[in-house]
Amino acid sequence: MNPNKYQIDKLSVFFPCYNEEKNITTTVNKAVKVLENTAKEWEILLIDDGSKDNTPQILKKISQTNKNITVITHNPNRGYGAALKSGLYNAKYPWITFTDSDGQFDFSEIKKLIKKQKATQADLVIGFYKGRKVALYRILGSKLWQFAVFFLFGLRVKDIDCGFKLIRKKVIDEIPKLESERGPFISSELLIKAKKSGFKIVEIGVSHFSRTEGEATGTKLNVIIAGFKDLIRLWYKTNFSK
Ligand SMILES: Nc1nc2c(ncn2[C@@H]2O[C@H](COP(=O)(O)OP(=O)(O)O)[C@@H](O)[C@H]2O)c(=O)[nH]1
Ligand SMILES: [Mg+2]
Repeated sequence: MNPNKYQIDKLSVFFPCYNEEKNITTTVNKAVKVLENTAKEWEILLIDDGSKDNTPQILKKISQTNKNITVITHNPNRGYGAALKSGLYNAKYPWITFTDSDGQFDFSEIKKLIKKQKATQADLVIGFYKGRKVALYRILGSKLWQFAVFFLFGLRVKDIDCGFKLIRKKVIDEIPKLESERGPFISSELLIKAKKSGFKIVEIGVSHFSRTEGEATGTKLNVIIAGFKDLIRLWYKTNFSK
C-alpha cells in the first residue's frame, strides 16, 4: 500500500440522520470507500435524531460491520442543530467534516475541500451550492435569511447553510458553546462565532442533487420559527449582555 496516497492524516466524519432508512446505507457505503483512500485514520459518527422509521435498526447493523463507525442516538428528536452539535462535540480527530445523509451531496468532493484547505491554510472550508436542487421559494428564503445574518452580524458568505463543511477541531474547542437546537441557525451560529474568534473561513463550490427518497424537514414552520428565535437570541446576547 502506498502511504502517500492519503490526503489527510485523521478525519472525523458525521452524518445527521432523521428518517433516512432509504438513503443512509448508500451514503455510508460511498463514504467508507472514499475514506479508505483519503484518510489514514477516520471515524464515522451516525447521529440518529429520534428517527421514527427503521433508521435506528439500520444504523446499528452498519456500525456492527465496521469498528470505525459509531451511532449516537437522540431520543426523542431534537432537531438538525442538536444533531450537528452531537457530531461536532463527539468527534475525536483534528479535522471534522459533515454532510447530509440523504444523498443530496457527493461525499467524494471532500477531496476538493481538503485540497482547498491545504492551499489556503483555512480553519473552515465551507461549501456553496453549484446549483441548489430545491424549490425556488426555499432558495429565496435562504437568501433572505442570509441577508438577516449579514445585516445583524456582518457575516457575508455565498451560502450560509450549505450542508458540507470541513472544520478544524480547534475551532469547535475554542469558540463559545453552540446553542441552536431545532432550527437551521446552527450553521450561521458556527460561522459567526468562528469568524468572531478570528478563524479563517474559505468557500468552495459543491454539487447538489435532488432528494430521491425520504422527506425534507427544513421547511416546517416550527423549524423556521426556531431558527429565527436562535438568530434573535444570539444577536441580543452579542449586543446587550455581558
Ligand atoms: N438529526 C436530525 N437530522 C435531521 C433533522 N431534520 C433533517 N435532518 C437531517 O439533516 C439533513 C438535511 O435535512 P433535509 O430535511 O434534507 O434538509 P434540506 O436538504 O435542506 O431539504 C438530512 O441528512 C436529514 O436526515 C432532524 O430533525 N434531526
Ligand atoms: Mg436534504
